[in-house]
Amino acid sequence: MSVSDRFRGCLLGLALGDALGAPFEGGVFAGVVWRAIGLRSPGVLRYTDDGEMALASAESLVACGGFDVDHMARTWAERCSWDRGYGPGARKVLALIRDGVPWREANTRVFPQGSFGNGAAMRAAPLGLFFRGDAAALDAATIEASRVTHAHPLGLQGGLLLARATALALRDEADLLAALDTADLDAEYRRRLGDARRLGRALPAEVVAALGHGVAAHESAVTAVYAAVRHFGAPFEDLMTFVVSLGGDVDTIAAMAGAVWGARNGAARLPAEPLARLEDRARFEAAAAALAAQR
Ligand code: RVK
Ligand code: MG
Ligand code: MG
Repeated sequence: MSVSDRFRGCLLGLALGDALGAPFEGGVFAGVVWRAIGLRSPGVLRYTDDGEMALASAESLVACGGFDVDHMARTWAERCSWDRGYGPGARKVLALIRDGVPWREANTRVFPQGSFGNGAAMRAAPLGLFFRGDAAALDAATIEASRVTHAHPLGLQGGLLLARATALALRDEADLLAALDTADLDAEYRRRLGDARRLGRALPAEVVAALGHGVAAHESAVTAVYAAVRHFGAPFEDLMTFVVSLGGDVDTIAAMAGAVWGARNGAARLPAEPLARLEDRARFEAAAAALAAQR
């Protein structure tokens, strides 16, 4: 399996997970709204904020030939569209940045300590791809990128966890959950990483009780990595069925899990039928190919 196939697998897995999970996120009302918006382009699998921000991250890395936090922040802010279903805090922070407020000020305007939502984690995979060979650079760039909208330590570390998991999946790390359990992480993450290693093939309700399925980064990032690792040897469809069975923030857990699964298994193992209907498939593929060519 080529590096380029894995890069494509990662970004397409993220977007496909997001799009397939979106109708299941939140309550009945949210599902109805999402289906109504989706109806505007029949047959197309529409991605949400998770896919929009991850694509923008990848395209910013490509456009700059590397990581430029101000360019990435500007790109996110300019592209943020209301009908992609952003988190309420993130939407406001991005609107402030678009209006010219420096991101270092905007990121604590809504929540004084910054957001601990999973918005930094859901878009972090492209940084894991780009910096896969350099752990220190990966950490530094991911912390800076996460801080733009998610300054809270738990929000930041969610980003770190997903970027690191992506890089580890690319190089076939044998025990990915153990490799992620490092001393620099908050106890909220370390406890869940320990639990995830012990869960084995637990029932969905047990997984949710131990790891969570919420919009907070510490209640979804480990859940997603666990789901991906559990399904590394299984079809992508099984991963999606499992994530839907967990409920909660389904699109985001599916996006994060899809990215890690795709980095490990490559695009060739993604299911052809939904992939053919994925909105902007060619753009995700082009961004992945350009990233793979750069490093
Ligand atoms: C709609 C108190 C806090 C907090 C803090 C809570 C999309 C808030 C995607 C906040 C993802 C929510 C998701 C999400 C991504 C965060 N104190 N409460 N310090 N920090 N929260 O708004 O990008 O679906 O209830 O920053 O992280 O599909 O509204 O957005 O599921 O977490 O949104 O945090 O959300 P935000 P985000
Ligand atoms: Mg979303
Ligand atoms: Mg979500």
